[in-house]
Amino acid sequence: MTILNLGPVCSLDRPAPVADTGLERRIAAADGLVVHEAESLNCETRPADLGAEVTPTARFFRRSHFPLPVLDSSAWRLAVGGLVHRPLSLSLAELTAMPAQTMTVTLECAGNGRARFQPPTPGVQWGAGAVGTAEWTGARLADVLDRARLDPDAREVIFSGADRGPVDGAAGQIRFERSLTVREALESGALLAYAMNGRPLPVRHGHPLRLVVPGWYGVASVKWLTGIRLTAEPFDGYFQASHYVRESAGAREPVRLQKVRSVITRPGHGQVFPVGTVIVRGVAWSGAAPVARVEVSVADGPWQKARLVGAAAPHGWQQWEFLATGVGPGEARIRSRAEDLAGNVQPERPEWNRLGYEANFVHEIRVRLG
Ligand SMILES: Nc1nc2c(c(=O)[nH]1)N[C@H]1C(S)=C(S)[C@@H](COP(=O)(O)O)O[C@H]1N2
Ligand SMILES: [Mo]
Repeated sequence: MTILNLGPVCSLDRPAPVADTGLERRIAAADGLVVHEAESLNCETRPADLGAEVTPTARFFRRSHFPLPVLDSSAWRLAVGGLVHRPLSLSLAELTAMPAQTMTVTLECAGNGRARFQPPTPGVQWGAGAVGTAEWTGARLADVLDRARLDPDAREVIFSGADRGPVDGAAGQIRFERSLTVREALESGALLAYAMNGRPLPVRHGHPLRLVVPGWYGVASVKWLTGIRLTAEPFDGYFQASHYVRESAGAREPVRLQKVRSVITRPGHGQVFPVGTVIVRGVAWSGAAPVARVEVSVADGPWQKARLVGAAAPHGWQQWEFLATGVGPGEARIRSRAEDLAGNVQPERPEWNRLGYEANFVHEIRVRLG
């Protein structure tokens, strides 16, 4: 007889019921998002809606690979197993009873900006709006791992979502799973979040629990979390080793920290003004270090320093503004670029890679004066 080692994660769970994709798309359009594909749930935020310190939940971008699982939070459990001395099965009540932390964190899809790569790369053709900042509340991942008492041989932490579906080049249904090393899991400050902007996590953002890994591309922040398992070996699942991998010049690396980037949120592309003064506003972020400066170029003039508005939260984006005077008449290109404290500068032309990740091009819009 074969004993199936299903592990503590997938054990007995059946696929969850899923949300109505058509309805989700209509809600997203009514919420003012740009809906990308007919048969999926990928929507981005319009630049004008990215300017606030925190993005309203209804306007927050949505990126899901499979239909949204609708989980019953009273029956739901988070299983923590594998190389641990004390396997856990935590209810939502047990997680919310642990010390809670609230953090403002900017989440960005690694494919954000992909539409600008030439030649084009496959995948959702995101503009600049697959990013948002929210206030997340949850238990600290490190506290939960501590409770489970990690075996010294544990090297990798694999996070499993309840969603699943077919993917190119693999048979059957693939679950959404992604990993961090034990060190990254403990040191990143990651949260097991059950609330977003002060309200219970909505289904589309991972109800009842999601991981939020500050500074990392969104793919690390697994939604609809049902299992965490510790292993001694690196994880080679589809979303770790085949997808969300940066392939260039012989190197293959899973995407990790968000690259430095700024976005112009006002004025809007194509807006018309009287000749004279234009107030340019935006946000900027980097996963590697705080934003050091943002520069703006108007009508192909020199790069000039923008004013940083307020103090950014440690893992939230930085608001900025710039007053451009004497502009026009005619069409004017307005560009912005950010630099972080580690010296990374938002490039004119980020390196093309096969799957189109980390497309942190200098942001540019055109306005007309006169
Ligand atoms: N379970 C699960 N988690 C997931 C995903 C997914 O498809 N399934 N998408 C990931 C990706 S690629 C991104 S960018 C973020 C998007 O989070 P949001 O939809 O809350 O904005 O969730 C991540 N977590
Ligand atoms: Mo993503």
